Parts: sequence; structure tokens; C-alpha cells
Amino acid sequence: MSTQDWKFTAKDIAAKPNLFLSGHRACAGCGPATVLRLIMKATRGPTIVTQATGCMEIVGSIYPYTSWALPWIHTAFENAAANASGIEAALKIMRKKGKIKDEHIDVIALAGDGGTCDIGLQALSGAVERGHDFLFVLYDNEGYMNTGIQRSSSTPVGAATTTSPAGTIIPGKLEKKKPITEIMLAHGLEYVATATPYYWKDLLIKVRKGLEVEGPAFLHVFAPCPRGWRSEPCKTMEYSKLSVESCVFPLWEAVHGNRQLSAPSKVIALAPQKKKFLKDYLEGQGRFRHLFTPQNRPILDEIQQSIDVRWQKLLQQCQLSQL
Ligand SMILES: Cc1ncc(C[n+]2csc(CCOP(=O)(O)OP(=O)(O)O)c2C)c(N)n1
Ligand code: SF4
Ligand SMILES: [Mg+2]
Repeated sequence: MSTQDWKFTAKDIAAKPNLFLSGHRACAGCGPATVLRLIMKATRGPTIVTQATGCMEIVGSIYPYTSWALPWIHTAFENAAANASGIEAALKIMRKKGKIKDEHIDVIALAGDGGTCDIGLQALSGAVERGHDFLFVLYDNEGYMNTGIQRSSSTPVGAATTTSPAGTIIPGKLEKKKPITEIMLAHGLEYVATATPYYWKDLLIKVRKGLEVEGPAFLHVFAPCPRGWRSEPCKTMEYSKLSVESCVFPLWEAVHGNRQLSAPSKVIALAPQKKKFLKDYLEGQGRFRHLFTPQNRPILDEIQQSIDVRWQKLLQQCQLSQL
């Protein structure tokens, strides 16, 4: 099926073989595992995946088993993008030497928020600056989950983790979430977008668009983690949806830096009464439980205010105004 014919209907998706197979060891309700399965449904042909150490690498590749039904290379925590650069450079030279004929081979680099926003940022910055042709997918579960739920620079303000424990000294993490998409946009990438698995079609279309770009593309996928968020496994998709409806994680894409809201967020921009409150999203997540005490009320208000300010800024960036 050619790229143009692929419309990402539920029927198309069911018909396409899984490339990230079941039988892996992810927790029940794992958001990132659903993300990987969906992403692999959007590939357009031969694809090589390279993946940094993290939950999703561990659960799918415990020796002697693998969940990957395509060429897949594990790399260290810090260098998924460097590995992708090497793979892409190798493909180029193999084509030049006639070892690969006409067929195009896509390269996808996968990493968690730790492997992207923290230790992997230098490799990512270098790879996109050099202009390698690959899609980098960040699955953001807002913490170092694989090693015991430590905070990352992508953990939001107020979240309790094992290295930002809520108690009498601090009310969870004090620092703001790193604006990774802004950092990637500043590199001048042709395609940067946000996505989350509840809006699966939006996610698949963005993966395909990222693959079609000739050069680096970056996709930030918000992926609830019931283990680290202390949430019910059955609520993963609900939190994915609420993150968008509360404007905690708006969906947009930027082509050549021109940012546009994606449909699920546009609905809220056009009908602001549909916007959910932060507390609707936080409730039920054990990592934020301490914020619902009377003494921590000002922190909740502050977080709500910063979300509202960011949403207004995004509307301006998308040349929309309301509220
Ligand atoms: C240089 C180095 N430091 C630390 C580690 C230990 N380590 C492995 S995975 C990981 C955290 C991964 O976090 P993230 O990228 O967010 O993925 P997640 O586990 O949350 O899916 C850490 C600290 C390592 N493998 N290498
Ligand atoms: S800890 Fe979180 S990200 Fe890791 S496998 Fe479990 S649910 Fe998934
Ligand atoms: Mg993580």
C-alpha cells in the first residue's frame, strides 16, 4: 500500500501486522507500550529502530526474547540519536556502493524523557544539527521509571517521585518541566509535533509525517505510566485524554516552524467552556495526592495559572485568540 493510500482507518490498522509484539513485560495499562505498538503501525516500509535504555527497551528485549519484529538496535541511555545518525550514514554509503538498491529505509530513534531531555539531549542536538534523516520519538512518562521512579527534567512541578518526595521538606518536584519541543523548534527542524495515544489517529498521522520529512523530525508523545504515576492501570487512556482537555499537554504540529493546533486541541480553543480544570486531570494520580491538602492549595492554583498562561501563548503562536 502506498503512503497516499494509507488513511489510518481502524480497519487499515487492524490489517497491518504488529511490529511491536505482545508478550513483552510492561505493566498492565502501560501508556508507552501502547504508544510503541501504535507508532509501529504507521511505518511506511523497511524501517530500522534504535532505542535507548529505559522501560520500553527493557520490557521488549529480555534475552532470549524480543517483541521487535523488525531490525532493532539497543543503545545506551544517552545516545539513541547518535546511533540513528550512524545507521543513516551507513545506509547512505551502502546505497552509494550499490549494496542497497532503490528501496528507502526509514530510521526511528526511541527514547524516554530521561533519554531525551536529560542525558540524551547532547546526542539529539548534534544529530538534528547535522541534519540526519530520522524520526526521533520521545515517549514521555515524566520520570525515570525503569530505575525506580526518579524525577527527570520532564517531571512536572508538584509531582512526587523517589528523588522529589512530597513531605514536610518539599511538596514534590519544585522545578518546571523542560520545554523540549521549544528546544527542538529552536534547532529549525522541518517537523516537530506533540501527540498522545488516546488520539491514536492523530498520533499515527504525525509519525507518518515525521517519517516523510527528508531530514530530522521530532515527536513528543505524552504517555501515562500507572506504576510511576500511582494511577489505576485502567485510567491510562483517560489521563491521556484529560491531559489534552485540560491543556496540560496540548496537541499541535509545526511544519517549518509554522505551528498549528491539532483537532483535539482546536476544539478547546474554539469552545473554551470545554476546557477541563487541572484538578480533573490530577485527581486519582497518587503522585499529586499531597497537592489536594488545604496548605498546598496555593501550589495547585499556581500550576493552574501557569497552564493557562502557556495555553494563551500557544494560541498566539498558532495565531488564534480567545478566552
Ligand atoms: C549513563 C547511564 N546512567 C544511568 C543509567 C541507568 N538508567 C537506565 S534507564 C534510566 C532511566 C530511564 O528513564 P527514561 O528515559 O525516562 O525511560 P523510562 O524508564 O521512564 O521509560 C536510568 C537512570 C544508565 N543506563 N546509563
Ligand atoms: S513502569 Fe510505567 S512505563 Fe515502565 S512498564 Fe510500567 S507502566 Fe510502563
Ligand atoms: Mg521516563
